[in-house]
Amino acid sequence: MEKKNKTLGEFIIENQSEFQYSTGELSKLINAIRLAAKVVNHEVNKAGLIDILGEAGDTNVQGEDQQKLDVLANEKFIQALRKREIVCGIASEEEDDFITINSQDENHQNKYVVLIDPLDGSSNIDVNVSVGTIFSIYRRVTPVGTPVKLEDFLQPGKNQVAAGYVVYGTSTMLVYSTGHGVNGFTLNPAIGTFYLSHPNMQFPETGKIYSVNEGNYVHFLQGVKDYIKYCQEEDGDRPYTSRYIGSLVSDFHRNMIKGGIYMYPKSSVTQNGKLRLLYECNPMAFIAEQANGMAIGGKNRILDIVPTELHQRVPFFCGSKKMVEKLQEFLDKYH
Ligand code: P6P
Repeated sequence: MEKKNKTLGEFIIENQSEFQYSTGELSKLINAIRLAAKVVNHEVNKAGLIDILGEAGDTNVQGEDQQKLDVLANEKFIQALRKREIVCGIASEEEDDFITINSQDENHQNKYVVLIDPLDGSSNIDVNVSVGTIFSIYRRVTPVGTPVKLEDFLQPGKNQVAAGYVVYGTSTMLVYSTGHGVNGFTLNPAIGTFYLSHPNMQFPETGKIYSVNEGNYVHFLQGVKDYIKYCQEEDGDRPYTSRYIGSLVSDFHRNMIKGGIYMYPKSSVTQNGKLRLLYECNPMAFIAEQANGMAIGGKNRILDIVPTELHQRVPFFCGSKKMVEKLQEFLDKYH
C-alpha cells in the first residue's frame, strides 16, 4: 500500500515504469493535466466573484449553452497539453472536430491522443455545485510521423493507456489510473501541491446508493423502471438511498468511496442516453474497472464498444459490481 502524503510528483516518478512506454511520457501527460487542473480550480473557485458566470453566448456541438468557464477550461487544458511534446491530437466536448497538435519540428512524432470533457456538469456552476474534468489517453494507431486521424480517437475504451478525472468539490481531487489501480490526490491550495490522499481506491463490491435522474422515470425502459422499484422496496438492506448531484464526476466519486450505482439510461426522449462515450463513459468505465467496479451500456461492456463518431452518446450504468450485475438481470428480462 502506497504511503499517504506522498506528492503527485513523487508518485509519478516512483511509478514511471508502470507506463508501458515509459520514457517520461506519462510524467509529461499527467503533469500537463495537473497544471491545467490547478488553473481551472482557481477559476472555478472564484467563478461567482469575477462575473464569468453565465453563458458565453455560443453553444457547443451538443447544442448546449456554453458557459464561460467551459470555454476557459477547454482552452487551459488544450494549452497545457499542446506545450508537451507528446500529444499529437486532442478531442474535446467543446470542439466540433479533433485538433491536430503539430510538434515543434512539425513532423508529427508525438504518440498520444487525449480526449477530454474539460468541465463536466458546468450547468451546476451557477448554483455552486461540484463540477469536474474528465480525460482519456490513448496511444495513436496511425503511423507516427503522419498527421493524426479520426481513427486515432475512435478506439474502444479498452485501449486506453490512462484515464482520470478532477473533481472541483469541497476539496479538489485528481483521480487517475494507468491500468495499475486507481489513486486519488487532494490539492492543498495553499501551496498548489496534490498529495496522495486515497491510495488504491476500490468500489465496495455492493452498496446502498443509486444515482439516476428520476424525473425521466416515465421514459425509461421497463427493465430500468423495475430496477429502480427494486432499489426502493423494503427487503434486507433495501430500500437504498437515492443520491443524484447532476454532476457525473461527483456522483461517480461518492459511489466509488461509499458503494453505489450511477445510471444514465436511454429513454424514449434520448434514444442513446445523454453521456458521451469517448470522453465521459470510457474514462469513467476504465477507472471503474480498475477499481473492481463495472460499467455497461446495457448488454455490452462499455470498454468493448467500438466508437463510430467523436461525440456519440451511449446509455451508461456504472458502479459496484454486484449492483450493476443486479441491474443487468432486470435489463436481460426484457431486452
Ligand atoms: P441530467 C452534466 O451535464 C452531465 O453530463 C453529467 O455530469 C450528469 O450526471 C448528467 O449530465 C446530468 O444530466 O439530464 O440528469 O440533468
